[in-house]
Formats: sequence, C-alpha cells, structure tokens
Amino acid sequence: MAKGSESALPTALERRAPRVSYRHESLADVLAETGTLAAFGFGAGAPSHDDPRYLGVPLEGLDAPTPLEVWQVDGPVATGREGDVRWAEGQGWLFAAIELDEGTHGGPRDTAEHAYRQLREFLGARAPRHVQRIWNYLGAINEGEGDSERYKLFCEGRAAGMGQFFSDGFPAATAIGHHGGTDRLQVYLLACDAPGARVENPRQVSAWRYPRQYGRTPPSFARGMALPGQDALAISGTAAVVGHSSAHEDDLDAQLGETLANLETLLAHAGMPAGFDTHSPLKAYVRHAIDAPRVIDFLASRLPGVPVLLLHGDVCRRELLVEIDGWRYA
Ligand code: 3EB
Repeated sequence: MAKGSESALPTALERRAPRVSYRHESLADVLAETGTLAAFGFGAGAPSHDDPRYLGVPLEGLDAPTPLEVWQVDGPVATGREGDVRWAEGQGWLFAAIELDEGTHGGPRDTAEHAYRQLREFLGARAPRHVQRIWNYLGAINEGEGDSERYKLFCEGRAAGMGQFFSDGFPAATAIGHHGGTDRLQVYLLACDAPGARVENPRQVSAWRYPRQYGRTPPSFARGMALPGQDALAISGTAAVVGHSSAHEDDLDAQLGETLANLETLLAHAGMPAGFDTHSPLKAYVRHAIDAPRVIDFLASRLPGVPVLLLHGDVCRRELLVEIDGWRYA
C-alpha cells in the first residue's frame, strides 16, 4: 500500500462498540476484568466503591435481584478524576460521569449548567470528545408547574452548559427522575475519538424542535446514535410520543405498544434489522412500581429473550408512565 495511506491511522471501523451487559456478579470481579470501562449499580442496595469507573445510580430495580450494568472494551483502560468528573478511557472510548448537589449549585437549572460546562471543558481537551450517548438522572423531575417544572429548568441549564459544544448535533440521551434525593444530579456519558451518526425518528418531531408548550428551551438530544464502527445503535429514552404529543394518557399497555412502535421505526430508519435480540440490552423506566408486573409481562411477550432492566423512574412528562432506552447491536 502506498506510503502515507490512511490505512496506518486508526479508522472508525476499528472502534468496536463497547459491549453492554447486565451481570449478576460481584462488583470487585467485574472491575478486575481487563476492558471494564464502566460499571453501574442501581438503588439503595447497590455496592459502594471509589473506583472512577463505578457509579451507583439512585434508581431502584423493580425486578429483583438487580444486576450490575457493565460496559467493556477490547483492551486495557486508564482511569482518573478531574474536578468533579471521574473518567475511564480505553481503545478510543471514554466514560465520564459527574454528580453534583443542587444544594451547593443552586437549583436544577444552574446545577445542570454547571455539570454540562464541566463535562464540556473536560472533553474539549481529550481525543475521545465525540459524545455518543448521555444519561441524566435528577430528583423530583416533575415538581413545579409550567415553565418552572424541574425538568424544564434542567433543559435550560443543560443547553446553557452545552454552549456550542454540540453545534453539529446533539448526542442520544435519556433524562429520568429518580427518588434518591431531590438535590442529586447525575450525568454520565459515552464518548469516542470518532464521531457517530445521529438518527431521528420519522414518527416523532425531533426533540430540539418541540413547540413552546414543552418549555422555553426544548430538550437537547437525538433519538439515536449509530456508533462510529456502525456496529451498534445507542437508543435514546423512547416513550409514547407521536409527533410531539404524548399518546394514550393513563393507558400503560397502549403506551408500551406505542413505545415499541417508535423503537421499531427508529431501528428501521437507522438501517438496522428489525427486532431486538438477546445481546442487546434495554432499560425500562416505570413511573409506578405497581405497574412493574404488567411491564414485565408485556415485554416478555413482545420482546422474548431480550435483557431488560426494569427501574423505578419518572418520565419527564407527567402523563407518560414508561420509557425505554438501550442498545441494538448490528
Ligand atoms: C421524549 O420523547 C421523552 O431530555 O434528554 C427522552 C429522551 C425524553 C431524552 C432528554 C427526554 C430526554 O421527549 C423524553
């Protein structure tokens, strides 16, 4: 091959997507494995550990015993801390997480701005700065009325903290309310040294174009992100939103059906084969714990064999009872 050919450079195709799985093993064992980029425990019973790769998420599992979620890459991982950001990096992939206390940062708007500004400043100096996917977990997400609802204030602060960092387009994301203390904001992300490809859903208005009724600042996320190696689709939080409207108020089964229709349309639009499989894990966030058995039954019949982690969380629109996010490997 000719000298100077780009074949000597790492190409996006070499960036095999991190493997995401749910595992019933000890945190120490999972962290000891080469290639563990991140590990997550859920709920009050989650382990604690000061490894920067570990995050305890304040969402309770509804389908005990609750596993760990584990992200793994194909080689060794370096870790560190910078300000409030903890991170892990390996094979071109980066995990970064921040947890801030609203008590010291002044409410949901300013805390989100602060979190996103710190993440942006941290990422700007690193090779893996192409954010593919972000999760946001905040307390009391539906508290407050109209434009003062905490989720809407979060959206304003998020956009302010992002600045121009995502002027090419937003990453895929999830924003869910937890019950682990109103003041606690967690934001974590997966980034890569190569850009992914954003995917929108033709059944849904793009979130950043939502009309004024949903708040002064529309939500900053893409419906999905095809990772740089084109070997996985990161699927944003998906609910029974059709156009920009919430469908099937107070009807759990109908919302679940609409959510699956949205997920299937997103897969098709991303050029992925239809359906989910046993290696592509999903999370289902359920507003009312009492609905958990019905969600389990519905998903077991419609998505048999698909790993689903059921979590007790509030969707950002009050009328929505359930939201699903996750991964689809090619
Ligand atoms: C929706 O379709 C549901 O604010 O980051 C889904 C995924 C939702 C991400 C976010 C919000 C977010 O609008 C809500």
